[in-house]
Amino acid sequence: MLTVYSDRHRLRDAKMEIHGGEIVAPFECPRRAEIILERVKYVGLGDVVEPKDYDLDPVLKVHDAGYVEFLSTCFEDWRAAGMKGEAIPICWPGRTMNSPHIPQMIEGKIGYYALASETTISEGTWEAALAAKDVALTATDHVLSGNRSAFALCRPPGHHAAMDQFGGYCFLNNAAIAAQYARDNGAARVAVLDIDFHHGNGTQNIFSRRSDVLFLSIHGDPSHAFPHFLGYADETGEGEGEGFTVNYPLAPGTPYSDWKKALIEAGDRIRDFAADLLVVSIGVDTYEGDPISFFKLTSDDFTDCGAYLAGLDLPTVFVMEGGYAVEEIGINTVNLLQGFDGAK
Ligand code: Q9C
Ligand code: ZN
Repeated sequence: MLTVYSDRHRLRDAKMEIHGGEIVAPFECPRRAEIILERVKYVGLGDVVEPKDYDLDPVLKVHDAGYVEFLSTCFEDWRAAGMKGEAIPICWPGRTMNSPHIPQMIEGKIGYYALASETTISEGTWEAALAAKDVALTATDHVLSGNRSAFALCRPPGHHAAMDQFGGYCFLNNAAIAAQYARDNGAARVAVLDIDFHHGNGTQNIFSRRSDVLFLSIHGDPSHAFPHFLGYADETGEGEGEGFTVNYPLAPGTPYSDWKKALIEAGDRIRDFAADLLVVSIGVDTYEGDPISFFKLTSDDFTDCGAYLAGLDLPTVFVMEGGYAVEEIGINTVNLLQGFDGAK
């Protein structure tokens, strides 16, 4: 399988995350992508190529223009306002303060465009997010031109990024950008299967009113896990998109045997939908050793999952999302991709 990778991901190198009431080094760190790349090369998964450059058009198909403008200027605006550290939201238009007005002051503006406060916007974050989008689009083009699969080694990840909100380590929604680009370049029906431990709230937000993109997510029950406010089984899509969002929230301690039952149900839905192309939001924070998650998948389970996905027999774009057991992230991710390749 082809891997698309850019070392521009290193430009996203934040110094802080708020976690457990403390300021800690971010779980989502450059080493994650380095270790995955090392493993791709070590096992000889396939060629590794640089992304091509794409403009903002595919981004603006799924993200709000004001949000994109905010992301591109946030760090300079923050510094211009005299702030010393990384840009971080501390205040939101909460449930009792809904208003269409967008503040001009950066502290208000960043709150308007944020859905969580663990994630800072640091110098270089925007450039890294742009590169990640190029990685996802290059992999998608590779599959649209007739190849069976491609691996977009994206960093920073994307699936928590909504139309106009960042958070959960995500800024641009790489998987949604890829899915929309596939729609605009020959695929009439696209399925996005999100197997990261966390619910793909951003992808769901982007496609919830659409019947041409089926979104499915298997994740930690939001009553016990981030993103806390979305990912319940009763969220099934809205309007024309009713029936085209499918959520499988699973309990703390879920082992692969139960996780796979949800995967098979999701696979059946993808078959019924008759997708032309599959985007997999691949997170390996479902691993038993993940420091911020609560499923019990083993490294071998990822191989089995990849083999199952190959059985769906669809052109498939893998888009990297989470996974924070950094030493094992390469083995777990590449096991899944090798499982897919080995099953053909
Ligand atoms: N204090 C992805 O996997 N916070 N994002 C979790 C830790 C946010 C995860 C609680 C987790 C975001 C792409
Ligand atoms: Zn995750």
